[in-house]
Amino acid sequence: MKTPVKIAVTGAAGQISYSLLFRLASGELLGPDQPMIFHLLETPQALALGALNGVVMELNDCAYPLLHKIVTTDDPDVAFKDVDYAFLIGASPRKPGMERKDLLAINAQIFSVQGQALSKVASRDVKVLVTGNPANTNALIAISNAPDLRPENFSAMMMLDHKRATFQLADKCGVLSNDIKNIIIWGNHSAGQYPDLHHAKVKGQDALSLVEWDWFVDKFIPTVQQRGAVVIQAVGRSSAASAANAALNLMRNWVFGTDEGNWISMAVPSDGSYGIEKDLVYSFPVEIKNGEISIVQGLEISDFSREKMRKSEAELKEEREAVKHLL
Ligand code: NAX
Repeated sequence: MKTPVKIAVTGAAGQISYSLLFRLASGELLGPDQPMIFHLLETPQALALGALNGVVMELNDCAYPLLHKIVTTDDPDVAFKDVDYAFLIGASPRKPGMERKDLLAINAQIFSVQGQALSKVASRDVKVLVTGNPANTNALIAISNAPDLRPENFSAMMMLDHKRATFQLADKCGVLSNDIKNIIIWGNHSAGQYPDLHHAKVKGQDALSLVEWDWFVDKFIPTVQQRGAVVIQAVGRSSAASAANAALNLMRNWVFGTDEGNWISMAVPSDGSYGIEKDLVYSFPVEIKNGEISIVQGLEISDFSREKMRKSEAELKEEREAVKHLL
């Protein structure tokens, strides 16, 4: 029997976690022979309300053979102790009347504390995936507050956007999602992101030779950018099962590597590739081998793309400016 790995999930009583935890416990992330211990972090209020307890009871009632233990806490130092994987999902939601900068400030506070705790107590090889919004800037704050970890330990989730884009293109071309390769989401996980088809392939053919330019610009891009808001309108809450699916899938790619000849979109610390300023957590096309993430280099960037990439970069710079006291 392998030694159990430790997996931290924050916002564990929330709706994304409710879709994620059961899939993790069933072995979907690491396979059927890897036992695990869950470290579940919630706010003191959520713990007091008993919501997390209910989730724990249900996990126990599944009698998952791979789930050896569950720790629940409101203390990040306990939650992140020796963890190998951390899904940072918990964040404060935007409330009526709240300005964007207020939301940034509240969440910045949460992620600075969590960055410090990860730096102090997590495994040195921890893989941290930030999902809570604004995900890119939250990840930047966590990195800045984690001097004893490498920036490469952190990423922010763009996989949901990548999958949304993949479906839209597959649907348009009447193919299966597996027939689509090399889509890119550049930039911020916000409506300012840039879903790019210039390098995408459909069954090996250039995507932009198969779809009309107007469809790409007027339909595809806004549909992917606005998908989160449209889901909220339709169901009255933000994407949960699809977000959990994306988080699981992203982490699997991080652990086991990306498929040969394909890449994924992942928000990682910029190293200046494609002229994007360093000190931003920006989504690039990446390949992963043996846990090492490398930004795909040498892609030709059109003027059209360059402008959209810069716009998303500018938005991230603005977010960074709003939280600079915590960096
Ligand atoms: P919920 O409101 O259902 O759950 C959030 C949970 O986090 C709550 O139980 C809350 O008590 C907890 N929490 C708040 N502050 C915490 C803290 N300091 N420590 C630990 N727990 C804390 O939200 P849910 O639908 O699960 O969404 C979670 C986050 O994911 C939100 O910020 C949301 O905007 C973001 N999303 C990000 C996506 C992405 O692709 N990056 C897509 C889906 C989603 O919109």
